[in-house]
Amino acid sequence: MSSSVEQHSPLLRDAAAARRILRQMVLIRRFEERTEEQYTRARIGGYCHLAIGEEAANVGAIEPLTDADYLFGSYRDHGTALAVGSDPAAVMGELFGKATGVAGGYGGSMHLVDVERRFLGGWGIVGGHLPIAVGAALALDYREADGVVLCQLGDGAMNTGAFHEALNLAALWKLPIVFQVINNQYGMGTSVAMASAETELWKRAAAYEMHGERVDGNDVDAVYEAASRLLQIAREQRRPALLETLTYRFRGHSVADAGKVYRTPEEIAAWKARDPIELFAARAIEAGVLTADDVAVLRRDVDTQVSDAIKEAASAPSPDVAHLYDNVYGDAGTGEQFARMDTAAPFGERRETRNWRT
Ligand SMILES: Cc1ncc(C[n+]2csc(CCOP(=O)(O)OP(=O)(O)O)c2C)c(N)n1
Ligand SMILES: [Mg+2]
Repeated sequence: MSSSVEQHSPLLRDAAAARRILRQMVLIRRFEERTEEQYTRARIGGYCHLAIGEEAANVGAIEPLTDADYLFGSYRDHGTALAVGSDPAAVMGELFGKATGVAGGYGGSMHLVDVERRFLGGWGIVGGHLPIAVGAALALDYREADGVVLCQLGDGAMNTGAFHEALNLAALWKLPIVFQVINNQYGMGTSVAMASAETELWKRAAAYEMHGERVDGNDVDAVYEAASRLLQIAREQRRPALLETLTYRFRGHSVADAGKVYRTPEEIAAWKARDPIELFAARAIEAGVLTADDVAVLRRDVDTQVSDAIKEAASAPSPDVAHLYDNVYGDAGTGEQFARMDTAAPFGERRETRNWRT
């Protein structure tokens, strides 16, 4: 094993760790590629945002979370759910709108959730989850619990008012939370340079007397090292932090965007040449913890796992329309109120849910 690689790579300490990390990243990549294909087959409705290229940012930051910790993500959340260990068949089931989905088929692509694994969503309102994540950190602090919160957000979310409110309170109240900015350098078609006066996003932490730093988000080791350290500081010293992971989405903003109008072919090629999965696989082989054969076997295994997940999701039942409004409000009596509302047709254009309760 090369000592320089070993020194900088806690994830390469043994074959099992390297295999687990590589497998998670390969799983996310394959899952997302097949998701794109399933979308074109009209098995997925609504919006669908892929995080291909951002695997190291997700896996490296989520790996150090313990059973006491909580995770919040943005709407680009398939990789987040898979990295936290949600069942791929249940994640695909959610994308298909099936009853076996992680949110019972009610949430869809942007609203994945896995309470058992303390992944509290998947949020469609850009930046809207930040104050909620701060609330979770406040709850942990109030209860004197050990846990910390990891709150992921995009570079675009940093320009919402909720970002300011959340970071200010987190720092003021010394809450156990790490904000991870997954800076993929674009918010839809708008680059960071066109949207942010300060393009080194980590520096904004200083406005809240908070520690901020930037790491290479395509280097899973670098993300893991920084996330582990900052989560530990938040846990032990109640000091929140902002971790910027600089990365790139290989695909467009959503499946409806080719992502080529506002980015040059050279820029895309340069980032693909730094594919986070290839980088880690090469490092693991160079360090002697995995062989090229190990990597090939792992990729084949993951292919099968994702195919099985798709088959399982496709054959799962749809949710019962009679339960459409379950879990919307706590008060069980609201069903009657909904029964009188023409909620699917606010402008009277069509009545999709007619007689849904009969
Ligand atoms: C409050 C709000 N404003 C606008 C939108 C529309 N919108 C959806 S995604 C997006 C860009 C977000 O960019 P970023 O935070 O960088 O996340 P990324 O898509 O790069 O993962 C916008 C503006 C929204 N969902 N919510
Ligand atoms: Mg972005």
